[in-house]
Amino acid sequence: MPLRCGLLGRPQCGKTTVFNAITAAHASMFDAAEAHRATVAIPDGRVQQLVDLYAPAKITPSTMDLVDIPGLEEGATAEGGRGSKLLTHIKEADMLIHVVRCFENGHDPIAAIHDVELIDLELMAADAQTLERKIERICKRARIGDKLIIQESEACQRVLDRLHEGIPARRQDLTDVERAAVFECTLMSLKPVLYVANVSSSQDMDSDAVEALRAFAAAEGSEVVPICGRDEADISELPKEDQAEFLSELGLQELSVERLIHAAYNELGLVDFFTAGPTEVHVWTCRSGCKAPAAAGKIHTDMERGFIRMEVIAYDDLIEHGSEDAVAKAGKLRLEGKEYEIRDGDIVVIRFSPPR
Ligand SMILES: Nc1nc2c(ncn2[C@@H]2O[C@H](COP(=O)(O)OP(=O)(O)OP(=O)(O)O)[C@@H](O)[C@H]2O)c(=O)[nH]1
Ligand SMILES: [Mg+2]
Repeated sequence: MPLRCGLLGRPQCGKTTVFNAITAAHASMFDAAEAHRATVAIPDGRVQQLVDLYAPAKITPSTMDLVDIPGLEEGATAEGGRGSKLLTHIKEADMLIHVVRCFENGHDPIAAIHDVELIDLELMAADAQTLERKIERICKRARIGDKLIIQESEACQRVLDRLHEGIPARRQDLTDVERAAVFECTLMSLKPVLYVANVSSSQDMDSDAVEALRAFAAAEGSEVVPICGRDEADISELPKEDQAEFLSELGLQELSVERLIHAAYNELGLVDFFTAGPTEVHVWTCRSGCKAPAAAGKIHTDMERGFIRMEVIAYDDLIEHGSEDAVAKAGKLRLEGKEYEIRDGDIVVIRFSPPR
């Protein structure tokens, strides 16, 4: 399952522009009613090195699904409104990429934090409705005196009270009990957020608005990635060989898609591992700390159920020694068991007995 990210933000903050910059998908900026979708291959320089070594028939990178959600206006989340359709896109996302206008648009002053708070209010209003419905639903059983249900209902109520105070769920420091109680509600204000500061030029990457946003984001442990949306969207339309020159002219080293994905991986605690051979080099993604059988399960459920052990080569060791055989001779090929936690860059072979 690829990483699903939803781009959201206020109307005209540059979501579609950023979407185009990241995906080079040329989505129309004038069609504000529908969401655009694209699947982006996650750039990883290590893949090319593996391809050079194994000359595989097929390459499968990790991918990210990106949805450009049309601008959320105030009151959009009121039931039945256009917003409720938009909110389904948000509910489905593993992470929200919140685009914030940090460029002058000729009429409204830049108000980064204010803009973010307005969107949060919409998310919280929808979350509050969801929680109220849940509390109402379980209330009957709570009245009978079911202790666990009473505890669950009280936990939901505490989260709801804090939403009413204006604190998004992701800033509430939820206890395990509260987290479990609201789990099935897929609260939107609980989703991890990555902020994109959409700036006009590379000189503005540390502007007052960006700095204010950084401080705001730091308070909830989120990151801010400044992007020159419009310039990058233009560059992404150029042939690959011309892009570097234009990027450096603008004072940029690389297209921001790499920085963005890096930040998303960091925030979600994701790592990549590889299977590699002459038939295929395949990149797999899992949470850091993921145990070997669960990681094997990403490849095939049989591999998880029938897991015996994992042969592991670290990417750096493979590059240093130049081949699997050389790595083995150097004693760097490891046999790992069920308790092994996958590390970023592991190249693995799964030994398993197919369950009957
Ligand atoms: N100066 C400047 N203008 C930008 C930048 N990014 C977007 N714009 C302009 O802002 C306007 C809105 O951009 P869009 O990408 O359509 O914004 P949006 O958030 O998708 O808008 P809605 O979908 O209608 O909510 C366009 O006129 C863009 O050219 C930027 O980085 N700098
Ligand atoms: Mg748009």
